[in-house]
Amino acid sequence: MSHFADIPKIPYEGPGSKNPLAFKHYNADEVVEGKSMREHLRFSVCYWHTFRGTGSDPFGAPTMVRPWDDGSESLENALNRVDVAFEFIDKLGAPYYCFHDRDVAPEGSSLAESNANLDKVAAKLKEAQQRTGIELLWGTANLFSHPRYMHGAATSPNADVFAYAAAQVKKAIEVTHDLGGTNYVFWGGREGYMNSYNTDMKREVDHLAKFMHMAVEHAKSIGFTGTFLFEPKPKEPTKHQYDYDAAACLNFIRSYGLEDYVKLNIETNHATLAGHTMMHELTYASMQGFLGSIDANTGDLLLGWDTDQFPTDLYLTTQCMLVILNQGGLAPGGVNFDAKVRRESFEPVDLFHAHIGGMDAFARGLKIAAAIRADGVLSDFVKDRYSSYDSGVGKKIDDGSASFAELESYMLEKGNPDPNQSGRQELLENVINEYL
Ligand code: XLS
Ligand code: NI
Ligand code: NI
Repeated sequence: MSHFADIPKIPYEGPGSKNPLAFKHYNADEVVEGKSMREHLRFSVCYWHTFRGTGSDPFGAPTMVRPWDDGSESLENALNRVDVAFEFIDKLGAPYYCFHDRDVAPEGSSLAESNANLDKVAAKLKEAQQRTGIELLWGTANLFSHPRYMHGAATSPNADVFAYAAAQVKKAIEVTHDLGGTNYVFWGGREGYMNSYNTDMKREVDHLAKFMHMAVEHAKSIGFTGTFLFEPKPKEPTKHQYDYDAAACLNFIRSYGLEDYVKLNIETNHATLAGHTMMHELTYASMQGFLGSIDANTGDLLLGWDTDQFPTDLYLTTQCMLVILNQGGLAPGGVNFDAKVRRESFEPVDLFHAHIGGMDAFARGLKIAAAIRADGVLSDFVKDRYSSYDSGVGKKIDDGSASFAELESYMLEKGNPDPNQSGRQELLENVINEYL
C-alpha cells in the first residue's frame, strides 16, 4: 500500500524546471571533481524529525497530519512506519537514513521488553534496506527523553542510570552493526548540568570517558568497525553540555585517549548556538582530521534555540562544501538532514518540499564550491597571504628550527617587520558572490 500515492519518484529536471516535486540541482549521477553527487553528498533522512515529529512545541499541541500513524506507541504502529519511511526515502532518492533506538521501536516496560521491540523493528528495517538498497548511515541511542535520564545518562549521579544507559548503547551499537551502519553517533543529550552547586564536574566527565571506553571495547568485541561520532552541542536541554563545541569535544577525546576511535558529527544549528559559524566548526574539526559527518540544518537568526530548519542558504551550503571538498569528502560519514518541517507545514507533501530544497541547496553548494576551487580564487589568495613562511625566517619558524634568541637577533638587526598586506575581505566577499 502506498502512503504517498500522489507523489512520484522525485526526478532530476534541471535548473529550468518549475516542478516543485523535482530536483533542479541534485543530479545523483552528475560528476563533480571526479565523483558523482551521490558519492559526494551521501544524503541521509533522519527518522526522528521526519517520521516521529508531531509539530508540538512547548506552547501547542501536535499539528502534523500523518494519515498512516495511529498516534500510539504500539509495535504495530512502529512496524507500519517502517514501510512509510522507506517509501518516502526511496521516492526522494536519498541513499541513507539514520535513527535513535526509540524512534524506530517503542520503549517497553523493562529493558528486556524494549530490546525485544527493537529487535522486531530492526528485522523489518533490514528487510526494507535489502528491498530498496537504502543503507544505514548511523544509529544512536536516545538517552535523553525518558525521565530516568533527567540528570544525564553516562554523567548521571545515579550509577544505575549509568548502567541502564550502557545497556541501551550496547544494544543500539549491536543493532547498528547488524543493519550495516557505518557510523554510530553519541549526542550527549543531557550530559551536562543545570546547576554547578549540585554537580561534581570532574566525576561526571570521568564517567563519560569510562562510558566511551566501554563502548569502544564492546564495538571491538562484536567486530563493529564503524566510526564513533560525537555531536557537539553547547546547551539545550541542559544549561551547559560537556560536548560544547568541536574544541571542547576534541579536548575530551584527547584527554581520555579516545582519538583513535571517535570523530565528530558537526551540526549547523549547534555551531551557531555555541557562538560559532558552521564553517568555523567544520574547519576546526577537519584541520585535525576529526570531521566525520554533518547534521545539515540551520537555525533562525532571531530565535535562540535549536530550531532545526532545513538548510536553504547557498552561502551556508557552499561553505560546508568548501570544507568537505578540501578534506576529500565525508565518507563513511554523510550529510544527514537533522531538520524538521515547521509545525505550520503539516501536510505529508511538505516533507518532500523540505528535503528536496535541502538536497538542491547542497547540490548547488557543491557545484559552487567546486567552481571556486577550480579557479583557485580563495586558495591562491590564502597561500599568498602566508607566503612569508615559505622562505627565510618564516620557513625556519615553520620547520621548527627557529628560537626566540635567533628571532630576537633577526629583528634587532632588521629593525621593523616588513609591511602588512591587505586582508581583502570585501574583495573576497565580492568574488564569492560572482560564483553564486
Ligand atoms: C539534538 C541532536 C540530535 C542528534 C542525535 O539536538 O541534533 O538530534 O543528532 O541524537
Ligand atoms: Ni540538533
Ligand atoms: Ni543532530
